[in-house]
Amino acid sequence: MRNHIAIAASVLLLYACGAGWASEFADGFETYSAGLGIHGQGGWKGWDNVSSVDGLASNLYAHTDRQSVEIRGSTDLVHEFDLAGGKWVLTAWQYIPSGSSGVTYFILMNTYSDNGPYDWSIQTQYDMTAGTIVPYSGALGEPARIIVDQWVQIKVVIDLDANTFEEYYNDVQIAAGVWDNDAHGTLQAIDLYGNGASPVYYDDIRIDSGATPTPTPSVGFPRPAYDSGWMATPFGSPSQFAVISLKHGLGGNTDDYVVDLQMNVSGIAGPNLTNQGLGTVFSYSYLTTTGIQLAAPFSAVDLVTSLRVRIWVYGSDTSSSPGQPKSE
Ligand SMILES: [Ca+2]
Ligand SMILES: [Ca+2]
Repeated sequence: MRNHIAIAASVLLLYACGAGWASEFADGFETYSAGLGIHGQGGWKGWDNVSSVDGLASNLYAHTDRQSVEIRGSTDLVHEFDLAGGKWVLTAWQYIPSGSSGVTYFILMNTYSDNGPYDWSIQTQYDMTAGTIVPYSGALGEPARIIVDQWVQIKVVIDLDANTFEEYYNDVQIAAGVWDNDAHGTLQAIDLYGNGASPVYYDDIRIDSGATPTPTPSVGFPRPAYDSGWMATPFGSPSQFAVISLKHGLGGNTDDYVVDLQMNVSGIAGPNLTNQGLGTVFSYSYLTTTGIQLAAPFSAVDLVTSLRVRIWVYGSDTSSSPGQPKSE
């Protein structure tokens, strides 16, 4: 019974996680007036809340729909977040036109308030003159090359609990390491800094929970490790019991098995005359790590009995309380 409870609880947990799957932040820059600054809108502002270092909504390029944000040489555009702990995936689409020059910055701050304190975690330099990408820390391999004239995804996977990050450009990992040498355990701002360089464009900036994806609701209950499918019992006298021995070969420990056995009886009038539950005229026995034995009435021409057994395997643990989900 305890296994039944544990399964029900973990399925509930899966759905609870699924329900919270919305992104933490997302902006496609469609709601701003093209050609105008976005300071003071959608949570965006100039560094230290100074409007003169604004970025512009632009309809020159768009990753989706019609607009993106233009980071000019004078731009130092900030959006604050309030994330502490947990795992997060920040993605942004970047467009660098060919012929651009100077060094533009993509920055994530573990600590940010207007006029400080500040602390930088990601401060990637896109050197458009040299064509190279220079991560702030943890660079892997040869410097990545900037891809021009197309939208390229920047992705940063941040584990604020483990204090680590992984940085990707165009699906290639370019850096990894310690998120914050002071281990603040926070993500408080993105900063798109023009640094006097040519304009670059960003679109579809978002932050999603980095928790392990859950099955879609259509997947529903987990698939069993073993499923006999529906099997008719042999023909004979329905007043007597047929015994069916099955091999499942699951191994492990039978204490970790969750077994479901169903019976279906179809009469002369049609199929599915009745389904029945445990404790009626059918049962299983001799459950081992290799097999199981089923018993149910023989079938007759006008009364066909079918059985189906399914087995799920869940590792039991000894540390969680009865009725609580298994602890990992
Ligand atoms: Ca857009
Ligand atoms: Ca630091």
